Amino acid sequence: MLYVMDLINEVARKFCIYGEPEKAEKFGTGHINNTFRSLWNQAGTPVRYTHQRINEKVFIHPGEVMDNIVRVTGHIAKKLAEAGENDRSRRVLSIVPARDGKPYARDSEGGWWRTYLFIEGAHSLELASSPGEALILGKSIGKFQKQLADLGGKRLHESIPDFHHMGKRYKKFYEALSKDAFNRAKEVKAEIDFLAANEERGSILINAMKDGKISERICHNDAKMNNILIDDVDLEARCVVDLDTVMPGTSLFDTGDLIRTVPSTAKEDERDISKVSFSLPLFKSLMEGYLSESKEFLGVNEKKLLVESGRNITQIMGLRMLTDYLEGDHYYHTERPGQNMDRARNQIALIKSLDSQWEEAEKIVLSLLALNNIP
Ligand code: ADP
Ligand code: GN1
Ligand code: MG
Repeated sequence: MLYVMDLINEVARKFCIYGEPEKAEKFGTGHINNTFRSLWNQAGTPVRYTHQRINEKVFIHPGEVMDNIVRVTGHIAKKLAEAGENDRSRRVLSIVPARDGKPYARDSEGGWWRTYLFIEGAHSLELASSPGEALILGKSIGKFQKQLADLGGKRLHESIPDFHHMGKRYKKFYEALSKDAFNRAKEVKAEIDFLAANEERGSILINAMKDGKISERICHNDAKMNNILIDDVDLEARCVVDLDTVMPGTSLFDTGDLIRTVPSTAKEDERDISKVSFSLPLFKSLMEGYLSESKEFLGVNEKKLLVESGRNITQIMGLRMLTDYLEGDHYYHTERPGQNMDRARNQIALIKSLDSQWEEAEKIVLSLLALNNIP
């Protein structure tokens, strides 16, 4: 509790927030940043804010991350205004500037903090339980990509260079494996074998980008389900959050993350692998929602690789989780020993389930494209 009071006293006061602080608490289930929520009394009106300490081990240039986020949120806000959409401060993150005008503030230890308006009356999902939910999640990321398709100006900073570069991720994995600093490789032999056997196929997306078969686009790069806020009342998607990794990439990195998380019948932390499977009905609705927003701007090769993108991003996550396990769990937040190993097993189980229904999944995409008259 003392730490949270310190947060109010030291960090929140550096931002343009009026009134008196009443409460602060740790918040959210992200694996990377530390997120807090504070409540203020502003002349009798209670207002809440989100404060995040940016993980500097992961984002080594936090100023560049914030530069990207300022541009991206500003662009989306402008689009929403032009389209005359209502409820705009719940449809895009609003950055609260620091008292010196910057979009971040530093604490006494040099830590980097940002503050957003807290989006009230919304929640994120850890598991999709109906095709209707899958539909709105797909729509939300399609719309996000569409909103950013015409962002002008210089190229966004690469907040994590080569974030989804499979070859480089394999290199790190093999380095961790050869060191085996925590003597853990013996526990995960089957997973190591699976990942090694799938290395070549894993390069499909990166090679398609390199060969110019798919266009570079601004994408979210962490478009998993729990980074989308849903309105508590109308149950429509409101806001895409966690914008640190918004940078140039391919639309397929985002569809991949959606396909990795939305059609899965278990959370990525589920230890009971028998519960992990790939749901075709959820997949169908997810793709229907996504294509309803993206069909005009997607290229033919992006459409062809939709199912592959799901396999690909699930593979890269399994690989990164297993690498982190071999390296002693220094990257992802964990709450228990073995969690990264369980996460990797979970992702591999999902790939196997998708593989066993591959043809049906491809047929679903083809029929949706035909329905929409998409070439
Ligand atoms: P991480 O990078 O650690 O995943 P996120 O930016 O995703 O951090 O934030 C963690 C969680 O906090 C999100 O999944 C979301 O549920 C919640 N959250 C983040 N920003 C806001 C906001 N402005 N309003 C309401 N909830 C938020
Ligand atoms: C991390 O920050 P969070 O929890 O939304 C990670 C993603 C992984 C995800 C796995 C910057 O996302 O790449 O997909 O965990 N983000 C970063 O759940 O590494
Ligand atoms: Mg997140």
